[in-house]
Amino acid sequence: MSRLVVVSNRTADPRKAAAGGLAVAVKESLQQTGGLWFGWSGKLRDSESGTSGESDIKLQTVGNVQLATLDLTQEDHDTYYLGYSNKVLWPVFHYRLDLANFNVRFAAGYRRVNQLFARKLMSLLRPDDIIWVHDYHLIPLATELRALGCGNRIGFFLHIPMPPPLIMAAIPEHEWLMRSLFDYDLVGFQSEADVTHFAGYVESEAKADTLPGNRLRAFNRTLRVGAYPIGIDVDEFASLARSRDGVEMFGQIREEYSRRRLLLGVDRLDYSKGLPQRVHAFRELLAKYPENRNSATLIQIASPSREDVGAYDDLRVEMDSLCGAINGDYGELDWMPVRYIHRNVARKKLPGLYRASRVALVTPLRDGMNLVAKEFIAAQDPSDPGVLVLSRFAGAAEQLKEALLVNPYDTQGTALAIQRALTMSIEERTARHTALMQRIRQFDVHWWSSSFLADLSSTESSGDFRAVVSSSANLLN
Ligand code: ADQ
Repeated sequence: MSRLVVVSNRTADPRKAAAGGLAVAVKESLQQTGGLWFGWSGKLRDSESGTSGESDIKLQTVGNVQLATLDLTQEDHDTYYLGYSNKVLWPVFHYRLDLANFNVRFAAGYRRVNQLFARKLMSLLRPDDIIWVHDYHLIPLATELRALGCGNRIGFFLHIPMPPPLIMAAIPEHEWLMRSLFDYDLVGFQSEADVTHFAGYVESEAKADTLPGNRLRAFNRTLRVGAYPIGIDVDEFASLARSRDGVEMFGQIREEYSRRRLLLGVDRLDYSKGLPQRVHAFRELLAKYPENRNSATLIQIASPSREDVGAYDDLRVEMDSLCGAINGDYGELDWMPVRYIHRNVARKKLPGLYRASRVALVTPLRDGMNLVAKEFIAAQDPSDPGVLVLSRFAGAAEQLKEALLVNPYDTQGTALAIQRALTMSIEERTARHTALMQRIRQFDVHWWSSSFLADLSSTESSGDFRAVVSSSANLLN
């Protein structure tokens, strides 16, 4: 059986729980098969250190997974990670052209680090390895590997949304980026909408032909595409909810809020997650449906994220001010409408918290999938489940139709949906939960990784990449 090699911006210790959707899901799939996980160590190094003036790979074996990491220089980190990944690709792929900074230095750093990753990874590869590259930090990695002669099967999965063609076209290097995807054998997206956007782009910008078997042909290469909505380990999450920590957390929260109904939000503090809009909707709920005053409490956990990117700082200030204002205007001596926690919460505490909540507010403005929505469903007591209020702009909305779907930009509509969730009959809650649970169980994280890897293994390599290696390499110089 071939070895699985996973490449992502960061790796994580597979034995430890991690916040962040990608880390959680990749850990699940690697632990199943064993293999190599390659990425940035998260550490910075002096530009001069390393035997060849480059970072040495650090190898570490953790159970059946070998971790291979390298350090980055400050310049690489600032341009590849903070710059191109998080000030160009993240905002644009989340439809936020207003927040993008198209600095040419960022693009150069992004190409340089992808070349570095490819060179370092090549030295560790075996001929029959199957390589699975993850996310927007590493779009051109296959092009770089092919340029070094790598003939392995390589798949790519994009965890964030694929924007419509004309939004993509705002990125100065859009053609190079999208062309790079054709050096993969299989490219997976979270939703059918993402596949449609990608196909629309290559059809209009590169005159791609659509071939049978979900294949697209452009730039003299053939690529297979598909939607592989990421899932969670449902049984593990449900059993965490029933574990001692889960039960303790549940009991503690239920006791503390015995007279109240809890609404819960759990997110990274990110502008894509729609947090200010959510607080506005909660405020509207209190204004329009006064029976919720002194009775409903919103717990919003927002873990610190990308604090050295300016837009995230602005969001922190905005959230502090919105939550302060709502508590000032509506709070009582014995009731605070919003409990806003700007910290990471231990993963083992989440299931109990989800289970104690009557309503989950998962209302991103754009999200590739959103795993919190699925975790909330998995953690519920099937005989008395809570209700999921879900943005129609999360990838998860394609699968989770029995949630209450909302437009997060519509404050009144979202407030109405929250009110509906708070007053929903037990029969309706149970019926919706049963259907949702069935769906997340069918399409869980094991389904996600095994279906992607099965399709990657059975995809015929287009075989013609070598012919274009030199021209791709030239593009990068
Ligand atoms: P993220 O944007 O990080 O992931 P999400 O899918 O919600 O978003 O995953 C977050 C994970 O981190 C969940 O497992 C959640 O429990 C955990 N988490 C989030 N906030 C936390 C907090 N405050 N404290 C503790 N744990 C927290 C990206 C994409 C998503 C996509 C995933 C996986 O943006 O759209 O679903 O990758 O592909």
